Amino acid sequence: MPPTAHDLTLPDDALAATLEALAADIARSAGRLVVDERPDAVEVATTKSSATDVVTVMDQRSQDHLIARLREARPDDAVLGEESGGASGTSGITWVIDPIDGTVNYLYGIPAYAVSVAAVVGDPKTHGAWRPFVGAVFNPVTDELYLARAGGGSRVVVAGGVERQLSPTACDELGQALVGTGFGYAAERRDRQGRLVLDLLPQIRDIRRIGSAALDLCAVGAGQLDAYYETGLNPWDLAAGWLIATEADAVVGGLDGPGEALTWACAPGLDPIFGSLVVEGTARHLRD
Ligand code: LIP
Repeated sequence: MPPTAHDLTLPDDALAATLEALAADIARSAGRLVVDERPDAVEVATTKSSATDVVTVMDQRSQDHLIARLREARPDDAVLGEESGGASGTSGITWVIDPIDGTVNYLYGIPAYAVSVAAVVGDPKTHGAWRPFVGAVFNPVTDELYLARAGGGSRVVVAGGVERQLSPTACDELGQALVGTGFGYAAERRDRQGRLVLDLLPQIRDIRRIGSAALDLCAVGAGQLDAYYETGLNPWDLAAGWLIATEADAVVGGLDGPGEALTWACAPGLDPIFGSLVVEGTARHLRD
């Protein structure tokens, strides 16, 4: 039986601070790469789970850049990336990276995508057996770098280097809640996700579909969304944003924790009603 997330020992704060700085540096450098070298016509290099689950050349170039930087700085750490490739390690630390979270937005030129970099302990391929302790999410279009380390709070560094602590909204009424969500690449899953949205919409303020789970989770921490939920996420979509939202004192959960089955986050005043609502809705519409 693998250790659960709560059994895992986190590295000391000095190491976490060092790795937070590394995560910030490589997220920013990869983000600059995907913006500065974005071709006029972004081409789809390949597709994955469906014809709409695209990978661009820049997804792969960003991931290659991130892995090269990590192998140079932390050769004994493992790397788990969204695109093919990655690396095994012996240190007990795994870097979980999404080279472009919001790839479809990037493909269409919609300014809502991010490079997501997290350092985790445990096994990120086993649900409930890992947890992030460093997270960096960089939106290279808006030049906003969201950062957190376990026990160190969350902040965003904006253009010009100004830092701002993150805090969720004071929303405590479901009917006033602006809720982010996302949809999968498989039509059958989207059919069920759409039915869940239909149930929720009359009970909340409104829905926002930004197109990047990492930015959605940061938005809850930053008070730009009151809540967020999504099913079908991969560890690289959620690892950094999970920590950033948590360290901002938002409430983050799922089914036995954030993961593929369900990931949600909300302002403290919406807990536990929001989590219960999306857990029940997921059971009703998305569990066989
Ligand atoms: C995206 C997620 C988003 C989800 C999209 C897609 P990608 O990740 O961040 O929340 O709704 O369907 O999975 O594929 O752009 O890295």
